[in-house]
Amino acid sequence: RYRKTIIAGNWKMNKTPSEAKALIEEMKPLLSKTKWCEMVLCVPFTDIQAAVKAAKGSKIAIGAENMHFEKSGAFTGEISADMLKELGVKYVIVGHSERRQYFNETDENCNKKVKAAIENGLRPILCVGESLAEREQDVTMEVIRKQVKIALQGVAAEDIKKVVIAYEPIWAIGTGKTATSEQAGEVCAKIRDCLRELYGARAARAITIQYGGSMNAKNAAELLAQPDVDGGLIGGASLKSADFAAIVEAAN
Ligand code: 3PY
Repeated sequence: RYRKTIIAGNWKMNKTPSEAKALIEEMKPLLSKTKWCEMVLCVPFTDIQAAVKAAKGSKIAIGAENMHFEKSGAFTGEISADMLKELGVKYVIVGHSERRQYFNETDENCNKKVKAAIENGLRPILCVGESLAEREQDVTMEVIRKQVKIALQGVAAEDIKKVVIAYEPIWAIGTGKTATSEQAGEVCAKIRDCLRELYGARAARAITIQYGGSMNAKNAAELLAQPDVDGGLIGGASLKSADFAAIVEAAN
């Protein structure tokens, strides 16, 4: 195996700290047998402390869903990488389409966040993906190549393995529509081609590329069977212990 399979949950704006604790405790016994697959739960900032504590003694790593790229300062309401790091956070989602859509995230600020995450020892999960209009206009790969290239600008070759890329077609997010496994596999393969152009074949082989967008217990095995789909970023199904465990099982 050239690279790790990573199944990451994205809880979005769900769960209070006590609910987070209860859900992780419910998941823990179901997830104990994983061998190949790394598991991550990306949770709201306010759940991090409870989640890290609840996940102790398991293989579940805790991630955040966003962060600010500056170290500190006058950014009311924002959270920096070292604040996350001190709580035991290992991963951070960058540029989820909901953040691009509702909170004006751009490829340029994703780039700053990716670099700040790496500098602080967090692994960024960089989300890229096309809208339905872009797919219909046949510009999917132009859009995604631009997102990847700008977000990774200035990321050094020795750091690129720390980056996880999540391909999330916007039309499949929270809509219940999933890309077919062929569509997902095709775009993930082309993302790897783009990474090969930027960083060479060896590095490109080592990078985990996830599919995200309504991945669930039913469709996970087929999506994960695609050679360039190395895991998933899971929305709704990561809020249900049995479903999340089934996806992890499919990846194992
Ligand atoms: C989804 O599955 O809807 C997601 O957005 C995962 O990040």
